[in-house]
Amino acid sequence: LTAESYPSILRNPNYKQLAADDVSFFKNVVGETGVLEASGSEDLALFNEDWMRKYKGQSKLVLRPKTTQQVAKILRYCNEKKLAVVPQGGNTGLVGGSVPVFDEIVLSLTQLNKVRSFDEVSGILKCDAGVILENADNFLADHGYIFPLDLGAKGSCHVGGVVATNAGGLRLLRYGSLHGTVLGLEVVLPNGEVLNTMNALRKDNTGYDLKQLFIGSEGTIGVITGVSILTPPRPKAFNVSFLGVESYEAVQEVFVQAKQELSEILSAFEFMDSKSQELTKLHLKDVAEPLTEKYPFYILIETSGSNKEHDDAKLEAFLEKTMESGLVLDGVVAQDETELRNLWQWREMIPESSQAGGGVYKYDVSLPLKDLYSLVEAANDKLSEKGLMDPEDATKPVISAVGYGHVGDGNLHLNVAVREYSKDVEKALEPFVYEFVSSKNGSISAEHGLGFQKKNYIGYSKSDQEIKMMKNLKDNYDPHHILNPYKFL
Ligand code: FAD
Ligand code: 2HG
Ligand code: ZN
Repeated sequence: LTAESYPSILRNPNYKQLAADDVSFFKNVVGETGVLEASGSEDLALFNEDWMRKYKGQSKLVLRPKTTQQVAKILRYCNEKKLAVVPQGGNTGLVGGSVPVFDEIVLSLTQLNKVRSFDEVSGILKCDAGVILENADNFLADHGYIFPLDLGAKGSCHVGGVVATNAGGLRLLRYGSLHGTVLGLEVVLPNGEVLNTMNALRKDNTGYDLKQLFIGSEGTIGVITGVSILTPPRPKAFNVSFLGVESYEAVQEVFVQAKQELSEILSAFEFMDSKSQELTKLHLKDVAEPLTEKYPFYILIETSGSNKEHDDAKLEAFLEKTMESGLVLDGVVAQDETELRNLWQWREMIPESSQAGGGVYKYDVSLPLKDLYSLVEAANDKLSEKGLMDPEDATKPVISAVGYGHVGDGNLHLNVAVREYSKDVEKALEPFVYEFVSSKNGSISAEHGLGFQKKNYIGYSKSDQEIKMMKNLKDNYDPHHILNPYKFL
C-alpha cells in the first residue's frame, strides 16, 4: 500500500520539499557516506518499505549520523526549515511507524551503534540507540548478564527501536516492561536540544520521570540516541517445554499451575493455536515438529534459573502433575541447546510464516485473559461470513486467521494471513477488531504501538482527555510536527 491507496491522506504542504542545498548541508554534517540519496526508484527501497512489505514511502534521502551531536544538528536544521523526518531503527516495526508516508527524510540510527559502558557490579548497560538487540545481548552474555527483553526480531531491531516502541517480547513475564528496566535515555528533541538522563540512578524521585515519555513514543517527540538499562544476571540453566492441550480454558489452567509450581523460574509462557502451527509448518520444513499428534492449542513454557537440577526437578514435578490430571495431553522437554532452539522456532517463526503466503493483517491486543482467544474466533466467523475465507478454496483472499501470543501478559496476536493485501479483508477486520477489543475494555495496541496502521483508532483505547494531553505534549516538544508525521497523533 502506498500513500496513494489512502486518498484521505494528503502530503502536508507545510513541509518543505527537499532541495539540493539541504542535501549539501546534511553532507557537511554527516559526510558523504552518511547520506544516501535516491537516484533510481528502487535505491532506497529498504528504508522506504516496512518489514511486512505493507507500507511504502517515497523518501529520497536517508541520513545515517554517527554521533548524537550530528543528530542534533540535523534536527535543528529540519525544525528550522520544516523538513519532515522519520526516525528509523532496524525497521522491524509492525505498524508502519518506521517508514515514511510521503517524502519524509529517513533518519537511520544504524551507524550510532557503540556500547558506551557496562558496570559489572550493578549490571547497568549504557549504549547507543542503534546497537542491534542481539549484539547487546551477546555483549552482555560475555559478562554473565542478559538483556531483559527478547523478541523474534532481535537480529535486526535496535535497542533504541525497542525503547521507542516499548516492545514487550517473550520474557516480559519475568523481567517486566522497559518502563521499569530503562534507567535513563539520551534524546534529541526536534529543536536540536539534547535531553540527557543517562546517569539516572535506580532510585530517583526528583520531579517528573521524563524518560518515561519517550518510552513507547514511536519517534514522535524525540530521537533516542542513547539508552541506559538495568540488566539482570544471565540464568545458568534454561529449560523449554512444548505442550499440547484440548482448549483455551486448559491453556489458562496450565498458566495458573505454572505460576504456582514453577514460580520464580518461570520465564516465558506462550500459547499458539493449531492453525498458527499449521502455517508455521509450511515454513519450517526442516525443523522436527515438537509433538506427533495434533492438538487444538499448544503452550511453550520456558524456565530459567541458577541451578539446573533444581529447575529440572520443578519442571518434572509440574509436568507430572498436569499430565496425570489430564490437563496437559502431551508434551516434550528440550534435551539440549539445539532442541531448545527448535522448540522456540515453532513460536518465534509464526510472524514470518503468517506473512509468507503473500501478506498479513496483524492485530496486537491486550484483553482480559478469559476473553483473549474469543477475538480469534470472532475474526474467523467474520471472515467466513463475508465469504473471504474458505480453507477448501484457494481463490479466497484469506489463507488463515491464527491466534497466539504472550498469554502470560494477557497479550494476543491475531494474524490474518492473506494471499495478497486486499481492501475487502481490511474493511472486514477494521474497525471490527478494534470495536471488539474496546467492548471488552482491552487495548488495541499491547506492544507494537499505533504507528500508521492504527492512526485513526487511538480513541478505541484512550479517552478524549488522554488524547488531548498527548496532543499537548506533541505540540510542546514538536511544534512544527516534523517528527514522524501522518502517524498516530
Ligand atoms: P523500527 O521498526 O525502525 O521503528 C519502530 C518505531 O520506533 C518507529 O515509529 C520509529 O520511528 C521509532 N524509532 C525507532 N528508533 C528510534 C529512535 N532511536 N528514536 C526515536 N524513535 C525511534 N514487538 C514486541 O513488542 N514484542 C515482540 O515479541 C515482537 N516480536 C517481533 C518479531 C518479529 C519477527 C518482528 C518483525 C517484529 C517484532 N516486534 C515485536 C515488533 C517490534 O516493534 C520491533 O521488533 C521493535 O520494537 C522495533 O525496533 P526497530 O529498531 O526495528 O524499530
Ligand atoms: C511476537 O510476539 C511479535 O511474535 C510479533 O510480537 C507478533 O507478528 C505478530 O503479530
Ligand atoms: Zn509479541
